[in-house]
Amino acid sequence: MVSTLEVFCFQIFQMGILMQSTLNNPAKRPLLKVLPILFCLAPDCFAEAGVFSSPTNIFAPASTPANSIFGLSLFVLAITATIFMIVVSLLTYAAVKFRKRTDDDGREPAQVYGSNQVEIAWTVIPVLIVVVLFMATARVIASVQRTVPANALQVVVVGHQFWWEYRYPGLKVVTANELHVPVGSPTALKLLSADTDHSFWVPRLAGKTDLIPNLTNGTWIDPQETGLYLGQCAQYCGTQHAKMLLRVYVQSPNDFERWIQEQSQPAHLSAAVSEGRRIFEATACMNCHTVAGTPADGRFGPDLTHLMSRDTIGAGVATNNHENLRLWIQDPSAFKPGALMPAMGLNDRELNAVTAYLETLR
Ligand code: HEC
Ligand SMILES: [Cu+2]
Repeated sequence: MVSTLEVFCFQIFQMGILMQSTLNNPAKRPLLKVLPILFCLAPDCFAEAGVFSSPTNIFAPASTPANSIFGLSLFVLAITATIFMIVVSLLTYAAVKFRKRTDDDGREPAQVYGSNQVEIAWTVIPVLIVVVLFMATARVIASVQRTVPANALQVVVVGHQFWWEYRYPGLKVVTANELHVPVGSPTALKLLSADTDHSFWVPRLAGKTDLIPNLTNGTWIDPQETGLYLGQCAQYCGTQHAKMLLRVYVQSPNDFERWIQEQSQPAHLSAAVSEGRRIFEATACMNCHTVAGTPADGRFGPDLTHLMSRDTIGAGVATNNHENLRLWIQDPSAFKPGALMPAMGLNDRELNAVTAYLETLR
């Protein structure tokens, strides 16, 4: 919040220098005409870029914590926009009124030092503004943290390089990358990290909350509408940080109940793909991945017991279809260079068999 102010001030400062130099140099004066055009175009560019209809729009909250943050952001924007307008107006006035004129005598203007009134004013007013912004922010943070509803569904979120693990304690459900929650009721998220810092950020549902090794953090959401909410790991955690996407599926209570029911079953194993299963369990796959109901119980990578119930693989980087799945198993770096799953060097026959096996894990 203070940094927003700082950025504003810095931009104004730069604009001032630009205006001053263009006003003083007749050759550059046509540039001045461009400035207002740039100003007017800015909102259009945002709209064009889909900022307002984006599924990660911070101005379209759909959950109580996101709502409180939205209110706060409007308050902060109103204050900073007012400051911005005042400063820009004064700056424009000064730059135009005191521009270089043809009858200029080239001497420096009178230098004025030390006005106590002015100095006290420009110290005290910004301090008061910062105090107000600080108090408002602290209040929202405290209220979001204090009001985690007691009856909330509990989900443990574990951040990994570069994917998300979701565990539903007591419901025997473990899944990856696609979080399912019921609509209209609260879900408490317990945030842990398996390696380094990550940050859970689904803008329409709640503010950013970090997942820190050796620390239990938490946040909560209570989405008001069913649908898919997108987000993104918001703390740099390594090369594939940008491809550590968040997908939250908000479902009706019945759909959610059914989902839990299906996910809590062990894998549906089929004899038709026993070749693929054999290869999976004879290579390192099983040391990193769990398929419940088989000896595979690795926990380094995502749980694959119900892999085919997911829309995407690799934390949202690719649609979960036959081609992508096969290519992923052949070489994960085709999608995510630096992902922590090695290319296992399977030949074509083995690749087909393993892919066929995974495709039965519904
Ligand atoms: C060294 C551990 C390791 C081994 C061995 C390994 N994987 Fe992975 N696997 C991972 C990790 C880590 C990810 C998550 C990568 C990411 O999204 O950044 C992953 C992701 C996957 C995914 C995508 C899952 C999802 O929901 O996004 C599939 C499918 C998969 N592995 C299959 C296999 C198969 C098949 C083998 C054996 C041929 C194998 N893995 C071997 C660690 C491993
Ligand atoms: Cu991350």
